[in-house]
Amino acid sequence: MNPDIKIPTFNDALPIDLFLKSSRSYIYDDLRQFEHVFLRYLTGIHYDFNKPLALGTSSSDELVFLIASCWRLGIPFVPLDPELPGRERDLLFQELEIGLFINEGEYENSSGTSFATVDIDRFALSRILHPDFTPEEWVEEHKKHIHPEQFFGYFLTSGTTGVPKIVPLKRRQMLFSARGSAKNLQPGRNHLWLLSLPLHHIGGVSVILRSLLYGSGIYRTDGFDIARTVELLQRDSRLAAASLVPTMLNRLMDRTDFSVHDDFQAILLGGGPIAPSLVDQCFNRGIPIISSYGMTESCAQIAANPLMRVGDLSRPRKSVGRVFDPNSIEIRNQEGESVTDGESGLIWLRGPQLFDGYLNRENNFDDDNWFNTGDFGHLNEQNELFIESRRTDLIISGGENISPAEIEQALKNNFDIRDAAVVGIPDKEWGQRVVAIVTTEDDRPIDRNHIQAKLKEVLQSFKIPKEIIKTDFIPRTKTGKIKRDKVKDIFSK
Ligand code: S0N
Ligand code: AMP
Ligand code: MG
Ligand code: MG
Repeated sequence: MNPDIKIPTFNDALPIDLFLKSSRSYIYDDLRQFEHVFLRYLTGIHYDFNKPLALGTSSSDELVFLIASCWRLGIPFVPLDPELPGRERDLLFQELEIGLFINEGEYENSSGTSFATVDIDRFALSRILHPDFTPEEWVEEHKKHIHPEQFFGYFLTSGTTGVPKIVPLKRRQMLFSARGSAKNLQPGRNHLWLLSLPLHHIGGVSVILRSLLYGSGIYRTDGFDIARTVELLQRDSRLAAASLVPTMLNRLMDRTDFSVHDDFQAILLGGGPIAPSLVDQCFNRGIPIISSYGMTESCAQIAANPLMRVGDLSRPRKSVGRVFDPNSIEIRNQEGESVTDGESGLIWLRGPQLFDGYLNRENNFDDDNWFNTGDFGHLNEQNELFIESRRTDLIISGGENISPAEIEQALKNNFDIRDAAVVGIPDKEWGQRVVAIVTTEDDRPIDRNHIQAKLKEVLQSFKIPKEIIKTDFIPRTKTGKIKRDKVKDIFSK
């Protein structure tokens, strides 16, 4: 990193409400107590603090406290989709050499590598209030050794090849990301940020880390509940912000009675393409949104629009705003030359918020540390970024990245299926919907429900094709590549 760029620092925040959930309310003191119980456990098993700790449970109060504590204690964590199939999880555990797996209920370690395991219930908040062990000195001493160039987390992201990629992220990168975000949206100390995103992606995790760094609170919900969210954003004046993917906002906008209270700042929208019609709809109905562009590799949003207040929506913004200072952006044409004047091309990024590379995988950086995002777009005269499309075959459905190759492989491995092609087609609810065509051995008929049910045993449920059609052949080029446009045509008929 350029030595002239100063790493942002944050006071060790004292959130007034670290988060609130329905009638329960937790404060910063509760986090400190939780942290001490957690620490007592870790020192009890002689935990090596350099080893990553895997978190395999769905969103809960305890999981929020665990993530917050890991950041504060300098322990790198690996948040996992609880639906991640065991085989994938085992490979990941081997690759990352984790030291501890915090899971829900029983877990039998068949991964071929050894680590401690513990049920998250052990840290249930109800059990740990007023603990007798408060190793303040230990914490103060230990914190001196936490360094910005340390990894704070490892995140999974899908590529096009079918093998998920591991994105190691450093504390310094997250600090720059949080600072960039705060220029557009920074709830105050009495404010809460709605957290209904899952906690195995950076979008959800960054709500917690921003809260720690800036001292605002969190309102966490179990999953995404439309009625509850409408109620909260209309009536709870403590709520100032919400992180949502477009699918969630679409569901809210389907409710004609959806509005936000006067003190609400903005919905931070990210994780996938934002339909211009959605932006118009929000604009017309006075719903303040901040459209953003980002990815796991950039520690969440790296470009976003400035805050617009209700009544001050001067124009609907179709761009995703400017890239956060001191990161930079370049649009490059097919020849690899940097272009200007609104010309379209591949989006390249560079800066202190960007990761250093995938773990044990091929990387797409050039010699000057520019990262090829694989996304197409252009910049206007004001340097505002417009995202157009993706170059690769990656599908984004409801904010989840999906590799067609992985699903094609699962189809071919598990059934009488001879060949398969998977594509994403435009969908109002999901942005893109996963669909498949297949050919079978001896031209046997397919049982779609059976295939979908069986696929669920090996894939997360958001990857299951919503439609499967049997065809006579899979359109391929002479070199064997699937002609994906032809496959898409089958579904648009
Ligand atoms: C959209 C969500 C909530 C939908 O899940 P839900 O409500 O559980 O679905 P159901 O309607 O109950 O289920 C219906 C069937 O559909 C399947 N399904 C579930 N999800 C999907 C999906 N995404 N695509 C397709 N199908 C799906 C269900 O399994 C069910 O099937 P059956 O009936 O067969 O069981 C949910 O998908 C969700 O939470 N999505 C968000 C994921 C996410 O967090 N994405 C962001 C990833 N990117 C980043 O983190 C970087 C960007 C970022 O940081 C960011 C993102 C957003 C906002 C801000 C930021 C930021 O920069 O700070
Ligand atoms: P992930 O790392 O899972 O968050 O996926 C990041 C990818 O989501 C990016 O590379 C883009 O392809 C896509 N994406 C994120 N934000 C936007 C946006 N505002 N418009 C279009 N695509 C987006
Ligand atoms: Mg992803
Ligand atoms: Mg669900």
